[in-house]
Amino acid sequence: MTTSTPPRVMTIAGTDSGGGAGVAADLRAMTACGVHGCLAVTAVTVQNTLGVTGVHVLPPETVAAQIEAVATDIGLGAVKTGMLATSETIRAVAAACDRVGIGAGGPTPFVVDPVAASMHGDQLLADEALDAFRSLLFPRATVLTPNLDEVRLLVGVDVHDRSAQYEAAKLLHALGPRYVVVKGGHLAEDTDVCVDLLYDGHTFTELPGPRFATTDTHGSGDSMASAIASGLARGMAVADAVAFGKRYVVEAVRNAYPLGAGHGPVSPFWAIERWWER
Ligand code: PXL
Repeated sequence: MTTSTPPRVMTIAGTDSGGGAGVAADLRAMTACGVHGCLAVTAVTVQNTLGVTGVHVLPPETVAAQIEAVATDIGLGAVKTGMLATSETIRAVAAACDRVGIGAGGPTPFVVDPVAASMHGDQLLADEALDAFRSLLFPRATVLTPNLDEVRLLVGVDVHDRSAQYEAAKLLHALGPRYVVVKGGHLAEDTDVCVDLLYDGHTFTELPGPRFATTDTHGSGDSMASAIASGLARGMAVADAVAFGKRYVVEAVRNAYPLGAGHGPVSPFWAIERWWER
């Protein structure tokens, strides 16, 4: 039996051998959100739950070729980025996106998650790549989804309270993305809530959610950006897709599980039927 083709979403990101973050988290979130996940791998990381011990960056032209091969055959309802590693890769991604209509004025929505480091502080983006990120990807982004560490790197603002979160959203929006979500997961003043802030250049929308007492949050940002991209590919308006992404990640963190001796991953299992128990 053949069923109808689901929406397609591509992640442009790195791998995590521990299966917690990066492409693995993206594809899990996409499956849980009912879309077919495609991938353009940018880098292979040697990683477990304790940290990253090696990075092998793929040639930028191989990244661009993956994007173009998929866009021209399978078609894409949305695209998201994760670890992009270097400015050469960023340049190749921006050029490939222009060629196949991803982001900016093109038909395919583009969720840019400006991944810079792992939760252990391992660097996933070269320092010299921040300029390329701001100048080439921000203006192409439909939605930009930084956490507070990335906000500090990208616009130099140390967000310690809600008013600084608003200020950061304005500064980031001025650099070109249509929407910005300044994620509040790292905001220490919020002890039992986690408030993400959506800004479209006119209106601020606070997205409050519960804060869970867990350190098993590996892959949470990747999962949220992938769920937002999945919502967009399902035809949702941007604000609805961001709320959909928040809903997904709240449940994924609520159901996170321990793994190895370090940080465990957020889980898609809450959304997946246990057919083997049927
Ligand atoms: O969660 C951010 C992230 C993205 N991509 C890769 C990662 C990580 C965090 O460790 O390893 C490949």
